[in-house]
Amino acid sequence: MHKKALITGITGMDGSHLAELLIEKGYEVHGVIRRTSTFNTDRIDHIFDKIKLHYGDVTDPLVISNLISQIQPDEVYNLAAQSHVKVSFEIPYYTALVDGLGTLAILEAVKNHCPNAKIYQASTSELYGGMGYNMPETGYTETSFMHPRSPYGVAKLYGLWITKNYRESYGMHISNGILFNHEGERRGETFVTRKITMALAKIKKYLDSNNLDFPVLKLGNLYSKRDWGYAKDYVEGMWLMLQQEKPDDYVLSTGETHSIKEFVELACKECGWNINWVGSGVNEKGVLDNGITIIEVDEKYYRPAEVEILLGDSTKAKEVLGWIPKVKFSELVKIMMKHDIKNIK
Ligand code: NAP
Ligand code: G4F
Repeated sequence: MHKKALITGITGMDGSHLAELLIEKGYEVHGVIRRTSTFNTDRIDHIFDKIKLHYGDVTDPLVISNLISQIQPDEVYNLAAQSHVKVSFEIPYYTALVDGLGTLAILEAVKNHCPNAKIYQASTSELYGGMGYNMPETGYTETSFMHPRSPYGVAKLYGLWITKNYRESYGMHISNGILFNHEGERRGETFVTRKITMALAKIKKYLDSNNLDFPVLKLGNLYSKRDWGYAKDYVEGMWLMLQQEKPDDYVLSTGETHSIKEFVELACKECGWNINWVGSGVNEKGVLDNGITIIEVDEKYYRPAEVEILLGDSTKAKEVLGWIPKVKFSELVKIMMKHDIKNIK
């Protein structure tokens, strides 16, 4: 008998990589997709005939309950989220509904219809808030103090605690992956890494044909730091959590932290450029050696509250799950930059 998995958020970056991994492992893979007026299945089109898709939305407990009752999954991966931190300041109520109460809908449905199913909850390093005072020198661990700094982080904190509560109250097998930023070729185009690699690939195309009429890349805070890993490594960690006899919570991270500027500098190197930073604050610019400005700061991308620095310590995942990230920062930038140079339109 094939194991059955249900993935919410299957059309997202992680959902698509996880679906591929579970197919490889012989699972019957089910996914929840939202009805949209344009196609939202780009990331899973290549595996369309190998998965079973169901219309639904995690803010609709009725449909979630019906789906879980019908499918009777062995494993549920709750990846569905309004996952953009900056956007969560603009739509805080909706973010709370999806990321907070959506999680509750999954828990209730599993409790009522298949209480032995194992659940993965997509928790996040945004929970820590990167406030400095609460970050150990070697990085955040599962027990570090949490201080979320956005409506997204606060909604996800509810998700973390309601899953812990169901685990303790009803003995359910629920694990939280507290994942630090992970990126890749399928990363959404408005997250900073992909925004950078796509914009630089476009600028390179213009400059290679001596056309100076290119759109300058506009960024917000260049000084925040993130612990960036590769999405394919992280979905492997999600699966490993659900293969354990006992549920638990795990940090997944690389143990390195780098600024947005460092990402830009390495990405430029992949394009064959050296970038120089001139000016400061909103007047700071990224200028190539030949004097051409390719990056400007635009305060519209600043956040009302910023997470300045994230660094994770995934010792527990290494010791218990045997999980080690294969791709680190410089390799990640190379993968993304090469992909976008090849595919940019
Ligand atoms: P993503 O690319 O933004 O994907 C989010 C997925 O959730 C998409 O499939 C989206 O569907 C779906 N979704 C959004 N609202 C929904 C709703 N109301 N009902 C059902 N589905 C809904 O995110 P990701 O980067 O793959 O991240 C996956 C999960 O991990 C998210 O929960 C995120 O918060 C969390 N996380 C991500 C990172 C990271 O660095 N990537 C780190 C820590 C935690 P559409 O395609 O229709 O929009
Ligand atoms: O790429 P970002 O939007 O990712 P952020 O806010 O760290 O959130 C991502 O990682 C979380 C895990 O820690 C996930 F839970 C969450 O779902 C999401 O996947 O921004 C990274 C940094 C921020 O400090 C931001 O201020 O980049 C800075 N930044 C500078 N300019 C920018 C920009 N971010 C975006 N999106 N766009 C800019 O132009």
